[in-house]
Amino acid sequence: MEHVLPALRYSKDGLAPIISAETIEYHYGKHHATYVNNLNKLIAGTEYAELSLEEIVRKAPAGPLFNNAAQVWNHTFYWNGLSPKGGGEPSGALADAIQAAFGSFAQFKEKFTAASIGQFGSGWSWLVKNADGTLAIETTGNAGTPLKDGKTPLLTCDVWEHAYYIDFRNARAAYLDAFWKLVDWTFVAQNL
Ligand code: MN3
Repeated sequence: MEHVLPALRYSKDGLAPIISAETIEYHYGKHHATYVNNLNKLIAGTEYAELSLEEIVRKAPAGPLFNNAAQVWNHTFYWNGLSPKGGGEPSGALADAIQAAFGSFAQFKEKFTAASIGQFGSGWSWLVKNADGTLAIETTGNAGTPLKDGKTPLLTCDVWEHAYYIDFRNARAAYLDAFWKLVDWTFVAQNL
């Protein structure tokens, strides 16, 4: 089956001025789209041709197929975690789970930010739910994704330079500061 670039839940200037329309044009319209195109080329005529995206991510060995499939999944998940009406703090069961795991929302935010800034080179930072239901912060390099380890991703931040170079140049910390203003906690809670 042919994989398609999923529509964004907001217009390309919906996250501006925090994340600009130009970043969306490149990051979504070129980077994300290219991963989708590469994925379709790589699965054509193979045992992966009829599998769902998640099945491909879980099954593909390290290499181009995994990299492109995981990047499609990771980016869709990233865009879905952001909203023009995002920001603030979670509530309900998600807030309770964050407090249980990290002591407070402020401590979670501080640890997630530090992990994101500390990821050397390209990759992703994640809030995940472990198999035992506890929450944890992880980082993955390049296309890495917690799906591969059987964990449930709740939230991700793309820390590849292409995610922030247009708007923030090399300042990953400024990008993280902006990221918190856009996080859609309703989406995160739905993943719990
Ligand atoms: Mn990216």
